[in-house]
Amino acid sequence: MKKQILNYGFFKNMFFVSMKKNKKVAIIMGSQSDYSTMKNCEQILKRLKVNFETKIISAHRTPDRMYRFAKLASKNNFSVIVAGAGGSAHLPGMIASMTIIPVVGVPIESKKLKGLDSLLSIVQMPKGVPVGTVAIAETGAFNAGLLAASIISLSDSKVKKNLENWRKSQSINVKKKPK
Ligand code: AIR
Repeated sequence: MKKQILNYGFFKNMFFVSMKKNKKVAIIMGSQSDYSTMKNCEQILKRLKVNFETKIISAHRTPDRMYRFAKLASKNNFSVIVAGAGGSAHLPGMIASMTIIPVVGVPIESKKLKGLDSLLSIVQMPKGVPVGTVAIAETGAFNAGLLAASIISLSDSKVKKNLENWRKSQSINVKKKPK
């Protein structure tokens, strides 16, 4: 009986250790129309072998979904949240207000103001609730993925190695002379 209890404890610990190791990034966005931009984030995370889940959550159209997601984000094993939104882009800031998981905001390029509205909505957070904000559109989404991987690499040596290799290959691919 005692042995069985010990075994149970061992497997339970192993389970939690492997759960902790399985770090995930949440990629969330305000609308289906943001997906073509946010795919750039998925692309680099796939390349770096970082686990992620992608969801549509709108701060204005699905506020309950946003609340539930933010409140359960830690329990659901997310280590970083990348949130893309356009126009009056409140999603990253609202999520950041409900969790201490790092939030990276991606300003989506809007039709009317070319994403300047999104950028200012995301970057101008009040003191006390930070959102790490990247560049407008595809470049920002890609860099958000890199930044998320960087954060995860602090406690995941495989992701760290993948990131270092990616940086090296980026440097190698820059030609010394223009053609
Ligand atoms: N949006 C959706 N809910 C709240 C906001 N701010 C944003 C989306 C998208 C833009 O509104 O993130 O960039 C336009 O969405 P749609 O669905 O009209 O194309």
